[in-house]
Amino acid sequence: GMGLPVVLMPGPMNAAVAAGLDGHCELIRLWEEPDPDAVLAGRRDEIVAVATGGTTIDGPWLDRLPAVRLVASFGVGYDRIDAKAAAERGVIVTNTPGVLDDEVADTALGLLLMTVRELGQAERYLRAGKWADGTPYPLTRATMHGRRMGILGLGRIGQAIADRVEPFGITVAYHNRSPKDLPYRYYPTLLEMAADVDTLMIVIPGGPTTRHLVNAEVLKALGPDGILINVARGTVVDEQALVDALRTNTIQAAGLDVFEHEPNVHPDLLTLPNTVLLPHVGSATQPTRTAMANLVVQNLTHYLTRGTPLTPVPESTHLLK
Ligand code: 8YV
Repeated sequence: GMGLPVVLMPGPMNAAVAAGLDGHCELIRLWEEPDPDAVLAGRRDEIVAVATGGTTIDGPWLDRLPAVRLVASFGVGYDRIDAKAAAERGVIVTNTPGVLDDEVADTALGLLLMTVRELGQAERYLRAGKWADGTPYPLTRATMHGRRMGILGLGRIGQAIADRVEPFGITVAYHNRSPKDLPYRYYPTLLEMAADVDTLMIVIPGGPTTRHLVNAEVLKALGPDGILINVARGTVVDEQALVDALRTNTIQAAGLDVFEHEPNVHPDLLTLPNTVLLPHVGSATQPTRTAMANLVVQNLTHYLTRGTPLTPVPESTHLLK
């Protein structure tokens, strides 16, 4: 509409985003445009904000849209967006922290239970008729009780996971770049922590600084009773090293919601018996995805009406007045 600020949506998003923006802006749905490049060129001086889910946004991408001042991203992880390059261009980036912590923590717990107690394999065993044939499913080597969990990247989601596992009798430790004022043991290095725990829970952001933090050496330190759970980003794990560690029983098992080359999963992960694999569903419930969409909308509307969004990422906070 005439006079409304113009917001670009490069790719499809949860429907609540467009619904919530209705009346607040003119929304360009770029993927529906027959000639997207012509739209970007023709409206480059009008587009002031971007609403995005899975699009990769870097400096050169932003240079095509010099009027953009806000990139409102759907999801707590924003590794597809170069927030530093954005800040250098005066562009604020927002994410959706807080509203998905419990959902992702629940998924992490489900993945942990499935992996430790082999629940997926046990269900497939029943469905294959093997139980009815008269043979019970073998006793699992691992139990939840008495496990020692190391959380890689203890933030809001890690805290929600810690709160959930303590009633199981699981002890919690963590590795972050710096210690926090928390009642859990802190390890200054991931390697030391991996050697001391039997359960490694990955909740650290993705991106170049955390790429392949969990490598062959860390997996070896985790050891033969070790269980790896990843609900963060596939890039944090050297997936080939993980495959090798699982195949040689260097670690016991892995439960993964995320992968290095989504939606493609390393073929060996699919055939190994000691993996539990989910298609990146950590936050994927209708209520939580609606809450995330609403926070994207609020970031945009607050920015468009007041000049300040609600939840800027740390790389952007210095741009706020
Ligand atoms: C979503 C996520 O799958 O919040 C995140 O960082 O990985 C998930 O909640 C993703 O952001 C959807 O685009």
